[in-house]
Amino acid sequence: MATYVMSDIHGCKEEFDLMLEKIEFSIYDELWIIGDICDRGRDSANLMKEIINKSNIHLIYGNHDIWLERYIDTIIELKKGNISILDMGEDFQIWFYYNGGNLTVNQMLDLDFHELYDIKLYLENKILYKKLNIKGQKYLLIHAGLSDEYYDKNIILDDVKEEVLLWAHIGLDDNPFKDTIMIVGHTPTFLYGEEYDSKIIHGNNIYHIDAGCVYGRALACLRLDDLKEFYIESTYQRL
Ligand SMILES: [Mn+2]
Repeated sequence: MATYVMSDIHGCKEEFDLMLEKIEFSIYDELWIIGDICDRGRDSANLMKEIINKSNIHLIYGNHDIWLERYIDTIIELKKGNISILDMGEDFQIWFYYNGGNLTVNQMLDLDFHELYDIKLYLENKILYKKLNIKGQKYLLIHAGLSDEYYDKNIILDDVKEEVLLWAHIGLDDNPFKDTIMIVGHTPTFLYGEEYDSKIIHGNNIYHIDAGCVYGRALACLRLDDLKEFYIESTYQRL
């Protein structure tokens, strides 16, 4: 029985499935995805279906999951033919045209209505961070991390603004908690420097695990029991 963490899969279902095989993921294991299941990739809809059907895979929300939660009703109405994309407001357009949401919407429109309602129901359970204790080691899982104003070991996570947990761009060592290992995604590790390309970064008591799969790098997975790293090479074009 082991606990795994992945992030920023962004519709890369092929790599995700290969990773589950590689880690020999079983019903006795747990997987925490720290955000951004959908958008930009080839197979967000089927990836979402797979994840909601496995009760030992859990989602901590990323900024892209928030968009999907916000617009799943819109997708259902689009499928019914009741509305047009042109009617949608600025936030939708930003998601759709600039953040890979168009691919997700088009893939979701191919699902059956009952599958879309299953996704809608699943997304009602919004988790923004998760604390775990594994073999005596404390972990804190967040999609993006914390911003400067929260670098205080006494902060209460429930008081942290949602947009910070979802959108913060944190530094390599930005963890205020001495006794807790933070795990974050959101910022692909190659953006921190060439030496980190396609790799998990170990900061000071913090792991950055978005190895940039949808940008043609790699999908990474961290096993919390022994901090072993696993990688699947991306099938996407390098950006
Ligand atoms: Mn993100």
